[in-house]
Amino acid sequence: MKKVGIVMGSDSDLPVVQKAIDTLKAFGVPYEVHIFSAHRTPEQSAKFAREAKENGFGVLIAAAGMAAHLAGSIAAGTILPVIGIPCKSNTLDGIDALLSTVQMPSGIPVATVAINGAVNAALLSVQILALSEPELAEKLTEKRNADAASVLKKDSEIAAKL
Ligand code: RP5
Repeated sequence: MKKVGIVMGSDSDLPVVQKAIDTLKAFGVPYEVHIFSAHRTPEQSAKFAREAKENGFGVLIAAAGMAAHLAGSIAAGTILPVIGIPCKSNTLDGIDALLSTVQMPSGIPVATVAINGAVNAALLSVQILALSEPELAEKLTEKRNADAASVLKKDSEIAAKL
């Protein structure tokens, strides 16, 4: 199975990224985690993107906050799908990173999830890999069914209580 590459701009992004890691683990999807910054280590970040396909990755997740150029700059170096996670920082509630990540000019797409949306980034990457991995598709359907069952259980509990 192809790997998911997770890159974060700083170790301060790890509390957000950890949720993506946990989700990938739950699906048994192989992954690698790196800290590369579009601003502080641009050469390493570009090399990772350039070599990602030949290094066995099928999809990349890039998480960064503030003036978040990581996902866009990684997407510029690869034709693999890139999912951007805008991370919330202390000043602008993550709107800065959201706009920096989502507003890509035509030609270089970044599939941007919600601010701190690490779980969805992981799920989307599993969905992409599931296109060629039938057992992942099955696990995704099972998870959807389990999530729905849990909501329905809460519905009957609240109906009985109120
Ligand atoms: C971004 O700047 C990182 O992705 C992080 O979200 C933010 C702050 O980085 P640190 O100053 O905490 O290293 O590049």
